[in-house]
Parts: sequence; structure tokens; C-alpha cells
Amino acid sequence: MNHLFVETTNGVALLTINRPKALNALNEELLVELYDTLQALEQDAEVKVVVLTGAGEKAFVAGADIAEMAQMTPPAAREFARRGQQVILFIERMKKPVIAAVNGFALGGGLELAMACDFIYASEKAKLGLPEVTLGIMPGFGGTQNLARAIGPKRASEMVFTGKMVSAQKLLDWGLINEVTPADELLPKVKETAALIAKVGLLGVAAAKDALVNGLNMGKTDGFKYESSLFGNLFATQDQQEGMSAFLEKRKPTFNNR
Ligand code: DAK
Repeated sequence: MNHLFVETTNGVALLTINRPKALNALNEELLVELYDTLQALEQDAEVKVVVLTGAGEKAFVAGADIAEMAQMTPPAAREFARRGQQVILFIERMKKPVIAAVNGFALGGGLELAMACDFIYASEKAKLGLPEVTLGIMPGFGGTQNLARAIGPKRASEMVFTGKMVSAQKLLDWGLINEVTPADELLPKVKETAALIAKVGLLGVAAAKDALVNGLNMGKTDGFKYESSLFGNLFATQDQQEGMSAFLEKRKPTFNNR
């Protein structure tokens, strides 16, 4: 792998996008590596939760690689879009939670990548935005959809139409970001939260993620039905037996994710 580092400790995989010279901009090779790596992490029984961050102090991801995009023919642009959407959709459907640790600029495809994650923690230095219109294009990795759902259509429209960057603190207030920390406390804080998730039953978390992600695209009645169906499925698992037995026997559960 040329552009990614992976380090797994106690069930938490730290996945670092490493192209700091280009502020971790997403080129096609990186998107392919990201997709392959996320697939491998989903299969890896040691991994319970993934933390996605950017290398260096300046950027999470400064967007799609503009130098590469500038040269693209229409077929190449279509292939690039397909690769990007594959990554975004995979994160949303992945059976393990993915937390974005936004350590700096998260722009364009970078913010879209962060928004595809289950939730976002950010450094107080981070600046986030969707500047695509300044390049004569528009967001294409789900940015309009996910931003409007997270902060409401009025604030999303202003951000998308102006392309301006917004501080992490403001996006915390608007509900896009869960927590803002000093830069050097970002990874420790995210890892602390990831460790809580790594301790619980992965099947329960995976089913809850499914309900949260897919339920948002349904009406409330269908969402409730979907939730109850996933809830019922968990009663065929060893983890449900173990979690409840452990509570009743006043001991800590040992989940085996089956
Ligand atoms: N692509 C390529 N290189 C980039 C880059 C990017 N997005 N962002 C930064 N770099 C490179 C710079 O060119 C520079 O390279 P050198 O000149 O040193 O070789 C190096 O990173 C450092 O950047 P700066 O010198 O510009 O650093 P500053 O601190 O002055 O400024 C900045 C930081 C983040 C404000 C600035 O770099 C900037 O504005 N970057 C571009 C941000 C941007 O516009 N991002 C959005 C890209 S468009 C699609 C779906 C999605 C997308 C496209 C298609 N389909 C489904 C079809 C996504 C589109 C985008 O993300």
C-alpha cells in the first residue's frame, strides 16, 4: 500500500490516509487502496471498530485530487466517480462502525468521506467545507444528501452554494460533529470512545448501524418495522444469550460475535 497505514490495537483499527504532500487528497490509486483495506478490515475478526484519520498536522483529506481530475476524460471521470462512491457506500454499509477523526482540512470529497462515517470527532483546528462549486462542479460523493440531513437544508445550502469553510466548533453546534478537542487530544479521545465500542457485542452494534443508516431513508412506520426485525434476529445469536446470562450472573460478558 502506498497511501495508507493500518495499525490495530485491542480491536480498534487506526486507518491513516497518508499523502501529506497533497494534503491527503484522494487520487484513484488511494481510493482503490481504501476500498480494498476497508473490505479487509470488515473481514478481520480482530477488528471491532475503525478510526479513519489523515496523516500530518494539516489535513484530514483536502478533497479529490484536483491535479488528477483536471486531466480526466469523461470515461476516466466516470470510473473515478464509481471508485469514490464505492468507498462511501461501503463505509455506510460496513458491518463495523467507522469513526472519522478529522485532524485538519476536510474539504470536498474529504468532508463527504467523513460524513459517510458513523460519526465525527474533530480537532479544534479543523476546517470543513464543500468547495466544489468554486471548481465549477458540485459535490458527488453524497455531500448534498448527508450534509442536509445532518445540519438541515438551509445551512447545507449556504455551505454548498458558497463553498466556504466552516470551523469544527460551528459544525459541533450544528450537529455534524460529535466532539471537538485540542489537536493533540483528538486521537486519544477517539480511541477512548472506540474502545467502549470494541468491548460490546459486535453483532448488536452492526444491527444497530443497519437500523440507523437504513432507517433514515424510510418513513417512521417502516423504520420501526425494520428495527423490530433486526432486533428479533439478534435473539438467534450466542452474543444475546451471553450478554443477558452475564448480566443475570453478575459477571462481565465475553462476546464471540456469533
Ligand atoms: N488536490 C490535489 N492537490 C491538493 C489538493 C487537492 N484537493 N489540496 C491541496 N493540494 C496540494 C496543493 O496543490 C499543494 O501542492 P504543492 O503545490 O505543494 O505541490 C499542497 O497540497 C499544499 O496545499 P497548499 O499549498 O494549497 O496549502 P494551503 O495551506 O495554502 O491551502 C487548502 C490549503 C486546503 C485551503 C488548499 O490546498 C485548497 O484549497 N485545496 C483544495 C481544496 C478543494 O477545493 N477541495 C475540493 C476538491 S473537489 C465526484 C465526487 C466527488 C468529487 C469529485 C467528483 N464524482 C462522483 C464525479 C470531489 C471533488 C472534490 O473534492
